[in-house]
Amino acid sequence: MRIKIINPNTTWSMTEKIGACARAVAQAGTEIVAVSPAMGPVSIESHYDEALAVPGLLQEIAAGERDGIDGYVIACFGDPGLKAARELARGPVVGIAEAAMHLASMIGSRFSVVTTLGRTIGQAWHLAEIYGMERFCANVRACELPVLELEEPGSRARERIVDECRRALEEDGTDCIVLGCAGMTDLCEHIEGVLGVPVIDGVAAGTKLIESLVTLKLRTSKRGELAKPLPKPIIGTLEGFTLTR
Ligand code: 5HY
Repeated sequence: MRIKIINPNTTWSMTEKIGACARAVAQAGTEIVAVSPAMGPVSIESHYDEALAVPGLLQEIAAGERDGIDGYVIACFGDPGLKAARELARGPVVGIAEAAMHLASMIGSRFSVVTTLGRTIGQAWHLAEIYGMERFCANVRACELPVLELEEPGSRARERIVDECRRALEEDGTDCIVLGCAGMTDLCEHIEGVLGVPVIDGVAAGTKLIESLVTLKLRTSKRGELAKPLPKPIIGTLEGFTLTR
């Protein structure tokens, strides 16, 4: 099977890291295609960034449909464009927040999310609410770490994230951690080793969930809300997004 992991920001070093972590957990016979869109913000840290990341994300979904991709992972903790991607895709699509929260709810009693900037905490809580995960999510914390600092040697990102995870375990009454950024995917094993509790990385979680859904031949339902969008003219800069059928 072929799974496309889309990092909706346009920082390819993060995309390569995400692809490597997905390949590390993928089963034999699963091809991982990891991409960033050709356009959009270099990191996603606000609603504005998320909105501007979605057109490029949808271009990658449309390209995947032409290429016969079996399933998709949206590798950004805001799960941007998830429903729109499901409308375009025949196969299953998951977001890393959705995947990580659901798996955390199956292996612990309550989890804390540890993410990057405090201004994205509200979006993580919003996702927990719409995914029905509020009863499992004890807290959403931020390290006040810009996303791209995760890519910078010497940023002490690893230490700052471990410290926040430790505070979460001590203060939130939680027994596992959800990493709140795709850029943290390569830190999961280290953090779990230091803290001795399950740490869930949404990139790995999403990859295995899509593998399972594709193996079960479960595709996105095209009855009702997630059916293909109705064809209509789209004018101006976004004209290329016009669907003719
Ligand atoms: C992510 N932003 O996973 C999110 C993290 C966040 O560029 N990749 C990004 O803070 O929402």
